[in-house]
Amino acid sequence: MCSIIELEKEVDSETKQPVLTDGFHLFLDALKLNGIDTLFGLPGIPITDLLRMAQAEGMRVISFRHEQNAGNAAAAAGFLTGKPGVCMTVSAPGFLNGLTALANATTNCFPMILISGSSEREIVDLQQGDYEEMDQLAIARPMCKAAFRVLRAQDIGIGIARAIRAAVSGRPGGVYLDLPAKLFSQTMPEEEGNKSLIKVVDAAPSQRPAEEAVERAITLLKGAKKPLILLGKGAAYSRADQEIRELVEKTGIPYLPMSMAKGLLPDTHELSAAATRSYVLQEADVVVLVGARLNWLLSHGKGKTWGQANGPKKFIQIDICPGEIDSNVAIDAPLIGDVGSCVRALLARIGNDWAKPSQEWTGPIAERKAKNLGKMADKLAERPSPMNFHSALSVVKDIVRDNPEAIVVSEGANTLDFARSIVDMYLPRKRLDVGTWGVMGIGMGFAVAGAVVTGHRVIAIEGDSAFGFSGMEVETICRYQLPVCVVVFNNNGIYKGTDKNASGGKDTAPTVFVKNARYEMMMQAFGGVGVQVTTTGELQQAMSEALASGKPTLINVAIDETVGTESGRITNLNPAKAVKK
Ligand code: OXT
Ligand code: ADP
Ligand code: MG
Repeated sequence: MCSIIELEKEVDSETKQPVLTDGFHLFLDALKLNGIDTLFGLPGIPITDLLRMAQAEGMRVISFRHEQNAGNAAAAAGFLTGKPGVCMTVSAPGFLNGLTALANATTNCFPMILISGSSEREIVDLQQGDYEEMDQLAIARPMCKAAFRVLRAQDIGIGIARAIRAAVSGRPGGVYLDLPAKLFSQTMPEEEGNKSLIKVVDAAPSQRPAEEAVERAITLLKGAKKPLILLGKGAAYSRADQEIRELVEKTGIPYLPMSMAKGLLPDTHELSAAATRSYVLQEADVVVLVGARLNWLLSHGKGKTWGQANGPKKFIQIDICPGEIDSNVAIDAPLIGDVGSCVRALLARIGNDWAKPSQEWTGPIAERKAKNLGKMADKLAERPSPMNFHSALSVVKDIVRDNPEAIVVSEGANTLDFARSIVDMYLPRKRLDVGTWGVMGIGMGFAVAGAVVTGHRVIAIEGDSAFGFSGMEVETICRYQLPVCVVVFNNNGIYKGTDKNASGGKDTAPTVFVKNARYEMMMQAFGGVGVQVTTTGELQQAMSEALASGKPTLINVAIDETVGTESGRITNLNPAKAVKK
């Protein structure tokens, strides 16, 4: 029996009709033409055959257990490669499962395309109750950067081109593409179909800043006594690694990396001020924001964090999105363009005679930094039993130092926050985390993408709650034999495991889980390596073996259930705490 694929390719020798192609093939050809060779998704009506055909045509199809994880994988792939990651889902519920990832990608400025099969318009629009009926386009539109629907096979090429361009041009983001089921089986002459496809040219053009904007920024920077550079994940995404390094080193300006900008310069760099973050934010007079927004993660650019008592800061902001400027506080010198072009323009005005910041600024920073690093080193050297976050993370820190190519994924509250400050990163775009929303559930999707698109080892540092959001994907990790080492920081709950039910009733408190759960057995269930560890020595051995073998591994780390803090480092955002303040 002929497969669908072969049938469509056959020539009718009697009628001599032209060879036909169909929506399935046009869709796949359009993606391939644009260098998209991997699909993340979850099959079902109406995309099952499509995914089969994609595989038959040599594309990599990574099939997940839940669409949210597939969507997160696509988003991470977008960040890591600079090409939009593609996630494919079925209609209504599958689409909705993917929607959180689409919205999160947009929030994080990661290029991704969510493509969902859908019901036919004539039934949806009259609300006649189709199988998994939903007006998906309308629902997706406010969640993403752009949303399109393709109704005719001859428009598939344009639909894909528009989706790619919208995802990666300017500020990157999520795009939704709606493909009604009948589109796939529509046919048209193959030659005409091929001509309808578009290879997107210069999808993310470089955008150079205006000369006067560069002058304004240089004048401000020259007058600064206590300048600070703040690198965000837009800087990491821009791949202007060398230019950014030059900017920091030529000017001698201390810098702070936001969490996903860690590694743009090695965290051990002498100009990193991460270990004295509060001090430099409060004291700096001119701050150069490079691909970082003044959102909640930066206390909106004002208040105590920014030392308002020292008077208002001056800001230079490099961003590709003009609308971002003045979003929270006045920006004195906006530099609109891509990070690479903007930093190059600044460098052209920064000669070797640039006056580096005085000792008055760098001296106290170095002093405070040395003190904090010393305190941290002492803490990391402690070996309490049971382990705490610091002792366990001291092991992870050394493993990452010895495997700087590894992708580090991190989520949780205490686990996330301690890992951010303890685990140094050495190379750009190696750290993926909860991002702008602080969202739990990115863990296994990001880990799968990290392994699939980079081919490197992945270390996922997971709070036990955080892991639960996507934990079933350990089966996916085993199925594709991905070199992912999941390290679950098991403190028996959300933040800690000691909370009590205030009513005295028999239900556990909402933040507490089953004690001493055996997460490692989940990995064992699918043929991977699962290890439970209670000492730093055991953790060190288990991680070393995982990194050496590349086998899917889950290490269940017993952490003292009393040591976590509610909400980690962002306790102040809890409403009750805010009221008390
Ligand atoms: O300068 P100061 O003195 O201030 O000191 C700073 C640095 O200078 C210093 N430092 C160092 N010292 C020495 N050496 C080194 N190397 C060094 N590096 C730094 O350390 C301090 C702190 O530095 P840091 O971290 O850079 O600075 P700071 O002030 O913390 O930075 C501010 C922020 C805001 C930038 C930073 O805190 C940040 O990035 N925070 C992100 C926080 C975040 O996103 N958290 C996740 C959300 S929490 C919560 O919402 C959770 N939920 C609810 C939920 C969510 N999120 N999503 C969904 C879909 N559903 C529900 C849930 C369910 S978390 C959570 C699960 C939690 O339980 P788990 O079991 O998973 O996790 P555990 O808590 O581990 O149990
Ligand atoms: P972080 O959370 O690390 O502070 P944000 O996600 O808040 O970073 O900010 C990233 C910023 O980078 C966004 O405002 C986005 O418009 C910008 N951006 C993304 N890509 C580029 C690029 N190539 N050039 C310049 N700006 C960029
Ligand atoms: Mg926990």
